[in-house]
Amino acid sequence: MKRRLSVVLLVAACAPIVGCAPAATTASTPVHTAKVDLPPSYQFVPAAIQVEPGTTVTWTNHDNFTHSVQVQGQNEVHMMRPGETAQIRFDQQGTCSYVCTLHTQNMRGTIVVAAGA
Ligand SMILES: [Cu+2]
Repeated sequence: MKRRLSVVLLVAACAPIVGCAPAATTASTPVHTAKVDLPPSYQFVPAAIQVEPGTTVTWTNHDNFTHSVQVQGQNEVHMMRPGETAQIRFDQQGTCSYVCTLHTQNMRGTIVVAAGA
């Protein structure tokens, strides 16, 4: 008998967060919004958001430094110089985590994509 491997993980665009615990201070209830600000300094506000499938999330860099957004499981890095924005559309339900690739220690966020949010 052949055993079938689960393909669920290969299909999912956003892998569930496993073993990747965010700091306790940022692990709060996600805010229902499609806009994330980067005020001075080195933070995503709010760090946890929730959107419906098909939503385009916009990040705006109000900081004096260049930051970026890279969603876990995706290769693309969206760089934002001061004053610039980045936009990413989320079609599939799930929980996506993302980081600023320049400041991975400080700058992390999550996006919960859920219908009827
Ligand atoms: Cu950064």
